[in-house]
Amino acid sequence: MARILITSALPYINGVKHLGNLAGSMLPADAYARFQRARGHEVLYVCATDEHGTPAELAAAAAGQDVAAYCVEQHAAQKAISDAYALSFDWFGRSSSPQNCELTQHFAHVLEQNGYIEERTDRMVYSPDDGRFLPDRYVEGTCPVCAFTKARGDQCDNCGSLLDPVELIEPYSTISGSRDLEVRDTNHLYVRQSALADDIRAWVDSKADWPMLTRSIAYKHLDEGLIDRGITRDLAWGVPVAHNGMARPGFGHKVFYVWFDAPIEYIGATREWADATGADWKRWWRLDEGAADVRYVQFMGKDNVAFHSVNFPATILGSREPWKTVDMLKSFNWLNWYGGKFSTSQGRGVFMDQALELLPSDAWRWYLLANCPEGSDTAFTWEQFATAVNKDLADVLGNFVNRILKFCETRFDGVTPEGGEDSPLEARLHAELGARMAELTASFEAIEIRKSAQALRAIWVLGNEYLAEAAPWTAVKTDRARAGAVVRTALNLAALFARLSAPFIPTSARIIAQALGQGEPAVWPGDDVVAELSHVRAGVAVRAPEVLFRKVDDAQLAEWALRFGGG
Ligand code: B3M
Ligand code: ZN
Repeated sequence: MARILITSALPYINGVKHLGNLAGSMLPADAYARFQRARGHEVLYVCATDEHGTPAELAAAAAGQDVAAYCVEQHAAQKAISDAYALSFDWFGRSSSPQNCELTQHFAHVLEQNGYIEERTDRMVYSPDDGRFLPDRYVEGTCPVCAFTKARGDQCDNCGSLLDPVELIEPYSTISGSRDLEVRDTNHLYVRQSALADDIRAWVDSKADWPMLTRSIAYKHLDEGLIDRGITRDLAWGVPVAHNGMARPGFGHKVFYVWFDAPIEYIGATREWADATGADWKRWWRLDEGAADVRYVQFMGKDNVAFHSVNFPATILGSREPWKTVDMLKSFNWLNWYGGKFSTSQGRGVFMDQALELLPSDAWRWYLLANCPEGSDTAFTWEQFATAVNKDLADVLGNFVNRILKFCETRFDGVTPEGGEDSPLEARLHAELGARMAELTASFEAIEIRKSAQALRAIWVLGNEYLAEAAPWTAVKTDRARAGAVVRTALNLAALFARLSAPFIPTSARIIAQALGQGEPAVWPGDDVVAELSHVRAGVAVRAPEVLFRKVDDAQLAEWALRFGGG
């Protein structure tokens, strides 16, 4: 039994996430966590809301709420929605927790002790009317490149130029509208990543098994040359820089930059979990306290890879303390929405809460996992979604389970028949099933999510093929024993499917298992196919569940495409 630590990128607190966020980190992480638990490994899967920074401040202001109260409410909302998708976090924490605050301050402290922190003077836009410095998104003005009048402090949406707020012509505050802005000196702490570049490169070099996408992003940043990174901000909301034992003149009102404390929350969330449950967090994170034999796997979208392969490692390696670092960094491309990206700020695409108004979570889980943007960007289409639901789930898996259970009800009084001698048909089934199961297990181990889904679908197809060839409805007229043997094999196939499908569609897998009088489908099958097809014993009462998977019809599709766009 191994110990596997799993984290998925922390969703920003600013509102319910869209399906792109789900498909590119939380969902594959959940499937993998479920798989590894079923394999008998000790798994700890943690996630959290990412609560600091200007996005949180802006969203709270837009909602007319105090930012702390806003975060409490939104955390609860995101927790509820992740439960609705059956995301099996062992802990869903908050980056604003006291645990993370303490850890963040600790890392800054040891980085400083090791000479990796430097205080520098920056020039930043200050608004006397607002009584504060204005970070990127709080300043707008005329673009120095194209003269667009509503360019943001960080970027011009008209010509795409990356900007610095001090470059804007006739800038104004987006808080008060004030044009009385000045550029003032302000001191900030920088992590000397340049001094850690060799350590980070050597560490990345040791990760030869990382996926291409991850490695290319990490090396792109290393090859461009690591620049020192400002890790503090003139904001009110965040982890305070000043604390007991760290009196730094002029830093009384500064906080750490959100991207400094957010990844530390992986550790913070584990401490939150340990504090709540009495568990030991150090055996997951401290190499000197048992974490040396943990395998740590991170899941995230490609936009987060640089932070996790370069910046966060700079924090960890620069601490010179024995912290666990990531072993496998699994990254994903974009799930695109008609003609562009899903966008939280522009409300484009389908959001996690809206999706559940259309169909149950397993339909989304299956579609998004089977089509996840693993090798390249992937486009969401309503047609593909309908195919995944109608063909894969309803016609292939649902139909198989229902058909055999209904047949058992009508012809065998809903009681599992005795088995019989295996025919060449069963021998072939066992061989094919064994090969496919090995493929599924190997793909899952390699965190190849699409391949795993393909292997699983192929296994469901085997069930239908077997049933079509064995034709118990014909056999029952002449050879009831043979028909009974087929029914029992098919019922066992259904039970096996429940266990193999549980990481993908946990709710449906449980319904199938229950229909067959089985317990939780939480144990991954071994290699012995014959043994794995013997769990449903003779004499056990079974019953067909209500419709397992509802189909999507054309009228619905048209309605959804109209409501959300696309199609
Ligand atoms: N909140 C960005 C995102 O949700 C950011 C991830 C933090 S992971 C430590 O994509
Ligand atoms: Zn411009």
